[in-house]
Amino acid sequence: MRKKYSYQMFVLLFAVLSHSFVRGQAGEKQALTGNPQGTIKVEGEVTHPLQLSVADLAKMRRVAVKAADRDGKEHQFSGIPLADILQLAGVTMGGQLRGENMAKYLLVKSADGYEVVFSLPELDSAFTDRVIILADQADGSPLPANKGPFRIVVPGEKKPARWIWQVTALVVRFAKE
Ligand SMILES: Nc1nc2c(c(=O)[nH]1)N[C@H]1C(S)=C(S)[C@@H](COP(=O)(O)O)O[C@H]1N2
Ligand SMILES: [Mo]
Repeated sequence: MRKKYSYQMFVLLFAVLSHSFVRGQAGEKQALTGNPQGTIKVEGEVTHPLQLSVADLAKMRRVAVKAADRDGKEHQFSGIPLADILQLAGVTMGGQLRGENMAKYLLVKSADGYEVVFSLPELDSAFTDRVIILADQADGSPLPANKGPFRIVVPGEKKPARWIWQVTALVVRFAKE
């Protein structure tokens, strides 16, 4: 009787421990693959490479844009225009965006290895009224951890495939041959 009881306790203890072990592993993987600190590098064809912290980004100009998520409904996203971040890093925007600089592009990298590209004119207000942002809020709340702290939002795009989440780096490259 006593022996049977301790066997059941052992099975129960094993079940509880292995469950929390598996959960712990999953949590660790999320922490390793995500970008919880939210630090973003700006590098490549820039005159001032940057490593922007959440505090640095909080000091920058904020804008709000309306855009339809994959659910098809419009939401209000807010954050920092990508153009302002590129200006700060000394990328050839505005009056300098002509000639051979027209062959430069922005590669955006994320914690899970997904990457997307924008041409510089897509990000420049001299070329377009569409404002592509590095968003940190949706409908007034911070983005959920699995989509944040920063996600690109592209208003007016029919598919959200370039709405890259857990952004880690903005890299400007030259495509000219
Ligand atoms: N980091 C990262 N961002 C990503 C993706 C991804 O795999 N990794 N998938 C993209 C694609 S293909 C789509 S359709 C949307 C889906 O966003 P949702 O899950 O919020 O609807 O996220 C985009 N952003
Ligand atoms: Mo997608």
